[in-house]
Amino acid sequence: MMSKAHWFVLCNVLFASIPTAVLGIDLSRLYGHLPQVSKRSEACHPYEPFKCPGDGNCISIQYLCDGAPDCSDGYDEDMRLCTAAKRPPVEETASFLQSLLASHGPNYLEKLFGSKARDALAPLGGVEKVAIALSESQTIEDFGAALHLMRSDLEHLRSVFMAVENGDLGMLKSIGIKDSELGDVKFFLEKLVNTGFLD
Ligand SMILES: [Ca+2]
Repeated sequence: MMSKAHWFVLCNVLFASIPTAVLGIDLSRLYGHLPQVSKRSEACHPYEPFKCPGDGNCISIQYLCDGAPDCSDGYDEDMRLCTAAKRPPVEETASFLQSLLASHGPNYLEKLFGSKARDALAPLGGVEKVAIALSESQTIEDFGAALHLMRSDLEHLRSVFMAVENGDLGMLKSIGIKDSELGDVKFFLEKLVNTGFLD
């Protein structure tokens, strides 16, 4: 989970007026991570709206997640922050998972995430927690660690992702993904693969 300082910084960033066109990443995608949002504390100049939590330095948004540390503690290159910024928004992921569960019952996601994904993901901590883990985990190994997945379930999930990466939709069908959802599930998994989930 993100620290309080982490939330605070993200709030500041989100409510600074950011010319998103110049960003390599879309920070609005972090919106789903924010439990509550306040619009106060804009201590930094609008052109350098990101306040490093450690040293209080203000840096330009273009230096976030650009591969070189600009905060003295390297906070602007925080792995979870930078991974989440590339991923689909948490709320979008959560609502997609929720829609699959609503359509096909509380154990449907066992097909992807294995035996702990029953009861609407309750043993994994719930839909929101899984969505956040998908957003923040840089790789599938990190995801497995975050949710304490069993090795066999993790290897199953990896094989699903690898099938998608190789364009093998037969694999998704074989585990019971309905034809009507094949496209959406593939799109969902591809977005993760394309942002380094299998690296
Ligand atoms: Ca940087």
